[in-house]
Amino acid sequence: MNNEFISKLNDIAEQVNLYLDKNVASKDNLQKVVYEAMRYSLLAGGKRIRPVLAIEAAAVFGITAEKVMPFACAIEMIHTYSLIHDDLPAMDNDDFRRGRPSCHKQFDEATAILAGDALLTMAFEIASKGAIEADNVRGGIEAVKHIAYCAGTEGMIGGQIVDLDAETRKISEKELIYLCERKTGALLRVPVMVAAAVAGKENTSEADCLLEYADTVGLAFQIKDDILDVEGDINVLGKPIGSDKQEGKTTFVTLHGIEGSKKILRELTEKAFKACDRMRNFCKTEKQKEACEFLRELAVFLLERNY
Ligand code: GRG
Repeated sequence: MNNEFISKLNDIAEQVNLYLDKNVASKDNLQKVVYEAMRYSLLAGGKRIRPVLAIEAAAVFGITAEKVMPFACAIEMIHTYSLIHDDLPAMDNDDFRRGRPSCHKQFDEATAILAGDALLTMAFEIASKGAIEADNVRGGIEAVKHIAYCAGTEGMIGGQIVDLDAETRKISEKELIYLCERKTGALLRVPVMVAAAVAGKENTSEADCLLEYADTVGLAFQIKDDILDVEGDINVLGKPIGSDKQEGKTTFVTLHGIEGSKKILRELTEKAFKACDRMRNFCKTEKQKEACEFLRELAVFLLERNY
């Protein structure tokens, strides 16, 4: 991988970590354990792909990272809540996440449920504060609405409930794509939606290009996840592999095999490149062009990732 890209990715992830650390602070009060559980899962070293996408999409639209940071971090908090709840015995029942015991193993089930709920709730507190303080208040409110929609019943929660149902029967490819677009895709699309809203670029050709990029990368992300569940390294992934097979789930790998899935992944990456190339035609400044190039590299990173 390109060293310059990795170093920029790490720099942005570090800015996100600092913001989260500061805004989801510990508290020494009677409910301090819920803060501990939130911070335990939130500050456990995730890749921060979703906030990175929001920040770089913002750069492509010509606005600074600072302007989208509250929304970008709210999305990461919602992503972390979803992982905490997904690991619970009532859902996927996974004991490890991000290389350490999952939240309910480290604490207990009730605390993990509340920590997830608290991350979701605080995400909206932080995003709303971001909207109130935004130069473009209307765009900020639109961003909050997009986050709610994409996390909700037409987005991630909708995808998760369809996924639970899909564990009980074989599903078609069409249903699998429907499920992935919501369960994984919605939280990868919303970073671009919030960046466009805050930048005042909604419903523009530029926004369409980046949304196509995000949707393509979102599907590729899930296919890569399915492949890693078969041939990933548990020590690098930070969670066990083989859970899909154990549960008899329909995945891209069960439908297309490993090689077939890798081929689809490469095709989707090519499609993401094309969306970036179209986007580049709208970029006026060097900064915007650099961000476009970064998104291209991000698609490669997600294709090649082993964690
Ligand atoms: C419980 C409401 C609710 C929803 C759960 C997203 C989700 C829905 C469950 C996660 C299950 C899963 C492993 C999905 C595959 C895609 C995915 C979200 C992988 C984890 O995301 P990464 O790789 O994780 O960005 P890090 O740890 O790097 O942030």
